[in-house]
Amino acid sequence: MNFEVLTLFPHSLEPIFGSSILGRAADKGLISINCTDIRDYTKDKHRRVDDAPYGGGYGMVMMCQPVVDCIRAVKSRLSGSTRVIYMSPQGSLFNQKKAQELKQYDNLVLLCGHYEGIDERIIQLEIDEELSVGNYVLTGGELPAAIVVDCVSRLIDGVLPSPECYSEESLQNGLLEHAQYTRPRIFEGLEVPEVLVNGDHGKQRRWKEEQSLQRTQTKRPDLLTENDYEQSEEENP
Ligand code: 4FD
Repeated sequence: MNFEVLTLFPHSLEPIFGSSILGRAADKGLISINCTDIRDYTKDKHRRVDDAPYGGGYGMVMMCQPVVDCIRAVKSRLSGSTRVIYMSPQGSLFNQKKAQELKQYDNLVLLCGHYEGIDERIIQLEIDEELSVGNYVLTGGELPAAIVVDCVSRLIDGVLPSPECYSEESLQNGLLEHAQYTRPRIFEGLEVPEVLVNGDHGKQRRWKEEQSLQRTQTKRPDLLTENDYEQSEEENP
């Protein structure tokens, strides 16, 4: 999977993409992440990429020319299937199911906006899909783009140490995970559930399934009605 992040702050995400699991995945050639500076595509003599909104109003709007040229230049050097995504609070909500869907593409181009947004014609001309990572507004689309890169990357074969890492975890099957414990057996009077210490594997599996359902019901009942997750092939052959 190749990720292309288009941004006015091309160095802002380097520490995130360079570290830990994503950095290792990139070193192994499982993913590649490129950040392109939208300002490199301006034709304005002052290198401007934004302008005042028509009709008045607060703030500045990112202009068509540099953004459209940037998207087209990046796309022209890609091969395979490509999805162009604009990170915006107006997008549909990103979730685990959407991550599974995006995993199918060879390239994801992620456009990060700033200021009060971008000229609507950029969306009309070049954007396949508008995505939001939650109902809140940030100063830029960079952190939302990093969330998409991280979430999709860890679904790619070889990025996580073992595939079980995500086939049984939270949200992958639409449920939350059971509670987890490690040593010591008793901490400040709080004991690890007996079944995890002494029970047989069948008992432990049933306890985990039961817990998983119970915790979802109490912590995130919305997940049980909403259907925004991909069921695993086992459950949904
Ligand atoms: N919730 C998100 C995405 C971008 C962003 C921006 C209009 C502000 C939050 C378009 C206004 C882009 C999100 C940049 N904030 N800020 O995914």
